[in-house]
Amino acid sequence: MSEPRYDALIIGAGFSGLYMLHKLRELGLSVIAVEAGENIGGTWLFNRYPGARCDIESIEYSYSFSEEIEQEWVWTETMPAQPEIEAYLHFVADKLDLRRDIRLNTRVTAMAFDAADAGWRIDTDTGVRFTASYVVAASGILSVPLEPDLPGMDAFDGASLFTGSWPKAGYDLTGKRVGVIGTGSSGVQLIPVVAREAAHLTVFQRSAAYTLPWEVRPLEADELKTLKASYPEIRAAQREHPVGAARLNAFSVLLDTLSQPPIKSASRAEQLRAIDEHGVMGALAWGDIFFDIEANRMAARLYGEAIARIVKDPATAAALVPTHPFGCKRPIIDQGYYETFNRDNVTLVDLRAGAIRAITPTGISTEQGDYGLDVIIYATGFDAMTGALTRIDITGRDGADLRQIWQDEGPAAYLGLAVAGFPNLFIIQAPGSPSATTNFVAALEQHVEWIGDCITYLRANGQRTIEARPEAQQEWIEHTTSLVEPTVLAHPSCNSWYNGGNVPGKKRRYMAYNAGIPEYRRRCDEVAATGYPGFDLA
Ligand code: N01
Repeated sequence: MSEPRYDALIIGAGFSGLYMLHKLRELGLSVIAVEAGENIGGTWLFNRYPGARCDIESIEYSYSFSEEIEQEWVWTETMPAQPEIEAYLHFVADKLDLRRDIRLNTRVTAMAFDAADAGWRIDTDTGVRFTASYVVAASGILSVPLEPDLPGMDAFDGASLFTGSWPKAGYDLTGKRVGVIGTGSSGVQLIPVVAREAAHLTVFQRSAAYTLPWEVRPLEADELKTLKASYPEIRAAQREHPVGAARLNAFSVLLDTLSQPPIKSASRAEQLRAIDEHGVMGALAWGDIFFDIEANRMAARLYGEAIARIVKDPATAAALVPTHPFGCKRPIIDQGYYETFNRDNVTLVDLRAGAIRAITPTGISTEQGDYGLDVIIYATGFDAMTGALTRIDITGRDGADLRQIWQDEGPAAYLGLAVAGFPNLFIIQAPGSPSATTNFVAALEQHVEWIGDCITYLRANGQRTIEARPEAQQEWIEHTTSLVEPTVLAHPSCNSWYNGGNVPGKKRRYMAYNAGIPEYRRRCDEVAATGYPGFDLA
């Protein structure tokens, strides 16, 4: 079954897809958004696990394009929990009447560029075929959960749950023996909540996390009123801030360390004062730790001392100290993570002392012993940045195969939004975009607006196609890579979704743009203002 041709098709109806749909409709295009999920919301629909919450303040982790939405929506906490973000996106979809142009339960399976027609043919799992002049992939950077390849996973007699596809109806963990595999952002958020519910919690930790305690509190009505009155200033400050969020958040803490004195020249007394006054956060606030691996290791040791002041059992405290450099994984914030390990019903299994051998029908078998479990929760991360698109058969000009190209040559895109060989395909937050190391909503708004302007330009100038040039793409990769080369982020021990090191077999390349959103915007605007150099227009 084929649909009439659309001007644009958007893949995904999460944060990015919803705004893109609104933007292109505003510009007068015929648009359809195709969403694999049963509802809108994307990442914030699927990650419904207990404790799921954003680590940017709600007032900044929200659309800035509509004053009406800003004023009407009521945030109830400083940092929003998953249900509130999901509800917010529903509010936005209703407010902008977006649902009529969204096809739910429809997964794009393949798409091919038709040069003669200057457009894309798009196949879906419902059998409906679409054609569109432009495709915008708003398919998310953290939307494909990564299941570990552990023997016996299917043979487990208990319940297997994944943070990235948590059951809609929830899951009652009361009285259960629960195992959690994974201690990234998801695991660190989930673990304190599960510990309060389960009869016993066993945490299987392969890499210890750096995580900073954070207070999340209700937003009082008066405070929210004052914040809403200050929105113009708040948004202006966000636009100027490298991470797209000017209020204190996980990223800005990291950035603020740059202005601190170096740990290498700090006396022992000064180091101890840092953790006396600021706990684990004080251990990491030194100006040299991103550029000097030895300084970073000194900070990690101090961090271990700060953990030992919280976690009572010395062996558990020692096992919670990370061995990778601070900064090479995404910063994490938590509510009561380390304190959780003082509970009688929580056990930490440090997999560095003996790996998981297999999942058995009754639990998890490791090289250090077997653990009986009723529920296993996998908080094992995502095939990030590229995973959503490499699961679609995408064929560009002259048979170019996106999956193969990214596999062979590494993930790449010009300006972090368009790939050479794939005309009229825009990717919101592709490899080389600020996304991963910034406030995602601020980053996506910039992309949506730039793409909207670009399509307007093409239409106004009678151009039917736009395609990134390989040499421009290569220059962009070199520029992006050069930003992290002098830092510990390029250290060989850094394995994370930032560089694909978390996915076996994935070609490693650092995928975020680290010069900040304002500099990124300046570069993108310059390209737009000078007739799109680096692109072929025809
Ligand atoms: O995933 P991760 P995540 N055996 O990749 C472990 C965003 N987010 O879902 O590091 C044992 O960070 C793995 O170990 P290792 C945020 O951007 C935001 O937690 O590979 N362990 C690691 O500990 C975040 O960065 C929020 O050694 C295995 C963990 O699983 C991103 O999502 C909240 C394993 C995966 O950590 C991803 O976070 C949640 C195996 N076979 C998520 N395989 C907020 O806004 C993997 N692991 C706060």
